[in-house]
Amino acid sequence: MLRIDILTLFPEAFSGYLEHSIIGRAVQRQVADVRLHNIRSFTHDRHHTVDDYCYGGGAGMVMKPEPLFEAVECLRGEIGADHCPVVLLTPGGRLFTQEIAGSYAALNNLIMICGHYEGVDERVAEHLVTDQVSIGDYLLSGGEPAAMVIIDSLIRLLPGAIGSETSLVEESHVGGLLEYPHYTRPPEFRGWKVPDVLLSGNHKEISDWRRRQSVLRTARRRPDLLGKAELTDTDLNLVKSTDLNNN
Ligand code: 6GU
Repeated sequence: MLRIDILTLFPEAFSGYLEHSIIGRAVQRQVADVRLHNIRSFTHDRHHTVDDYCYGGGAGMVMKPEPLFEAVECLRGEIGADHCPVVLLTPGGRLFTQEIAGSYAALNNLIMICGHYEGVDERVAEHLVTDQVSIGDYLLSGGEPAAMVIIDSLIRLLPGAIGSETSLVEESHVGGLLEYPHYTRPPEFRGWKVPDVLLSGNHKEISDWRRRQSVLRTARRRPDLLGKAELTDTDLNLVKSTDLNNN
């Protein structure tokens, strides 16, 4: 079973999520073993100091290296694996993707460090962690929401986490395209109709329609993804022959 150890200044920030989400219920069913650790409990001074001023000046505090080294070394001993990946969550890391989620989901253990304040002492990045990850090009006040995003994306890949396995395969960002539109009953709502093809019962036409929707939606909203997506000649012709600003 995948064991995830999270080092954070705010372990309570995870409780609502881990208690009530679909992912949280998967954790309770022991699909994964998620453990929270307060970085403050790896300090030894009276004030449980985890941060300090920035050498060279500048606004904001920096997370001290000692508690993080001590915490990770303690966990490594406990886990006892010869390879123990340690991920620092920081806006300066490489961009987290579905591919990285897949590679983490294949591990036996993963330690995540939630960065805070203006940053983390660079010696942590250089000599303690094996990977640095960001969840997007915007600034968060701490790594906790990023850790929840990553836990979610990776636990749902584990066997037994989600109802049906097929719903995983078809979803957005696998195969590199955005998902096609979904509809449920009623067939007409406030005058807006479900596309006829979806009610036709013709499976070939339905899957062709969905493919075209995925391709065009990706071309319109996320043209940056098209280069990496696996496109057929039919897909490419569709993109070429469609005015992406209309229909
Ligand atoms: Cl991992 N941390 C912070 N503080 N901000 C972020 C982030 C992480 N990813 C995107 N923005």
